[in-house]
Amino acid sequence: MVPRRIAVIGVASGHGAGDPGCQDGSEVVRALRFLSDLETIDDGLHWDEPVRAAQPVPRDPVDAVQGVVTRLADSVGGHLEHGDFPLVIGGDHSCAIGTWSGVKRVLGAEARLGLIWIDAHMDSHTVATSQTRNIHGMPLASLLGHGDPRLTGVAGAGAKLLPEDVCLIGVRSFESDEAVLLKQLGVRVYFMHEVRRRGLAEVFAEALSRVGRHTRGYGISIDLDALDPAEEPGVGTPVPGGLLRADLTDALALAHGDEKLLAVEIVEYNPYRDDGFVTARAIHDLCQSLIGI
Ligand code: 6HN
Ligand code: MN
Ligand code: MN
Ligand code: MN
Repeated sequence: MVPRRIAVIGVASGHGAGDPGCQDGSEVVRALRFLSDLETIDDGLHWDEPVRAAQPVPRDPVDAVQGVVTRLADSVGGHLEHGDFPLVIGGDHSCAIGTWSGVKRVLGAEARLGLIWIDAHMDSHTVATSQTRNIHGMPLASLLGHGDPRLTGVAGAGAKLLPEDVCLIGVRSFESDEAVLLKQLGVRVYFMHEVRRRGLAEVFAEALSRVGRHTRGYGISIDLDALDPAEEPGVGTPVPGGLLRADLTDALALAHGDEKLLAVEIVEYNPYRDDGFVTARAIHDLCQSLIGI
């Protein structure tokens, strides 16, 4: 594999979440040097200054998130164009709109982008269907071209992903409207019961082949609440019955060194709920298996 510098882009935003504590997640990981042992691999690891909302923060959360994700898309796209490997650390999951719109902008209109979405949730609401109105419950719908044009139009109008190029893994908490949307679109959802029955490694390998099949490359979006909260407390919307860290690190190792892996994001880290920095260590372990030696 061609050595690439890892560009870590923190997102200091919780404007899409009910609990905004994740806005400080990336800076805690940076300040406490949880990724320091990855600094020596390949061409090294470099932290950008975090991406934030415009000041003063717009009162409408859609406007606040639009500002964050527009800047994030610019940053991710710029790093990709320079040959860096973007590693986005959230922030709440609404940042995915910026990460993957930025990658898609660099690929261009013709090339398809695949995405593996690892999450307890579907994140496939629109403003019209969401009960909480929290935008971190909407980014996947937005990337598929559904929802508020301020979010679907980031880094270019229209859908950034085709339904057949997307897989969700670990889902166990959702509302019917978002489930109906994904079903209508034909998006493959590996619910937690299927993961438990077949094993994460088998499911993940199948997802990798699906997102790579017709695409120029693919990304992985990891919402830490996919992991079991009994093991990983540091998330804003925990749901029991999740993935084990050891199983996820084993599965992610299947993508290690894959030239088609274009970028990774790890989101929803809430340091205020992370007694003993247990989940910060999970961020390290996930990065280690994806991009470590
Ligand atoms: N996340 N479905 C719920 C909602 O508020 O729409 C939860 C969303 C959680 C989003 O964790 O990224
Ligand atoms: Mn930089
Ligand atoms: Mn989630
Ligand atoms: Mn999520």
